[in-house]
Amino acid sequence: MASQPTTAERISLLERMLMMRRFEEEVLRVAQTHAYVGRQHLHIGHEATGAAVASVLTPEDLFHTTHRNHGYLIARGADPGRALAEIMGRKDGLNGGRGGPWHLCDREAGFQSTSAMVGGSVGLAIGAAFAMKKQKKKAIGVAHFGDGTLDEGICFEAFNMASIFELPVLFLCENNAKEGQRPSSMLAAKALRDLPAALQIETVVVDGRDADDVRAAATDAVARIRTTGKPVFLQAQLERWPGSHQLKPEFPTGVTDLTLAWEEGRIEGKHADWTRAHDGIRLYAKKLVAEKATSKEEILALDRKVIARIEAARAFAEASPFPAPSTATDLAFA
Ligand SMILES: Cc1ncc(C[n+]2csc(CCOP(=O)(O)OP(=O)(O)O)c2C)c(N)n1
Ligand SMILES: [Mg+2]
Repeated sequence: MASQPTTAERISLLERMLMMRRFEEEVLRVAQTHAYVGRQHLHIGHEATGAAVASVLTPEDLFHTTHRNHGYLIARGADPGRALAEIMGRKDGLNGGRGGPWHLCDREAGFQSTSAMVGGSVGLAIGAAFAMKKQKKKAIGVAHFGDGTLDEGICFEAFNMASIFELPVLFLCENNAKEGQRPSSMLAAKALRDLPAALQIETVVVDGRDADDVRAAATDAVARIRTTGKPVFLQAQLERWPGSHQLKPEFPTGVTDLTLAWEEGRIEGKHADWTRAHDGIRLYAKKLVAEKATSKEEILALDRKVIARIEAARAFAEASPFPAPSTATDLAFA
């Protein structure tokens, strides 16, 4: 069993979650000014899972993500200024402004790739795990994906290969489909975990809203992957953020107000239930205060520090020019 986290580790987990949330709120503001082309797929609402899993990985572990990518990029420790510059297509972006939101990566942070193709991350992660095994390294491959990915053929093949070849890979499934509904698209299995379980992969299901629970489950899962060299399927149960249902960049639950963590009577509006019951950041701040791990004032001060870092990131990204047209073919293979 995972050891109890220290107070410092829990506060650092909250800080990581706040970095993810405030970064993506900034992405939303940027999208509202049409400062980049394309659609934003935000990870808002999944931070408790993302931050907790990222906190138990090392920079050598090779992380692969989906369209819902920015949160993990920040959770893995990428520089927020360079990340935002990339989303805005600027020269100082992580990928020279060539990748944009859909192809973000930061190899130094162990953030190997974004694949907007549903299922892409799963195939890439087993390749990374295979490489780590061949090179006799302790690092693991990680595939982040959603419930809607399990009906893709690549999932069956990748699970099968990971099981048969004993590959050190964490399959991290964020299930944001409604309780009682079929998995979001076309899967005939009754439960998502039935698919990996049928292929002899160990499965674990955790409440994705609770950062402590996810951290404990992820710590155990990653430790087992490193010692046995075999895959684990970790499924986090989450509720989709209302902003992820719409095409327009909006703040349907408002800009995050941490005082709602201890002033619940003020939560109101059409999406009050999501804020009350499913916002993992609000729930974690509430828990840390209730357990006297920290104070309301310290949490608000931490949030102000995070907001200042994100404001500096926006200023950095905006000051960066677009790549010169004459460099359009630089970095191309052929
Ligand atoms: C191969 C492929 N098919 C379809 C799509 C269109 N598409 C983009 S996101 C998405 C749903 C993904 O659902 P899920 O994996 O549960 O992720 P969530 O958005 O819920 O986090 C689909 C079908 C795509 N990007 N790639
Ligand atoms: Mg989903």
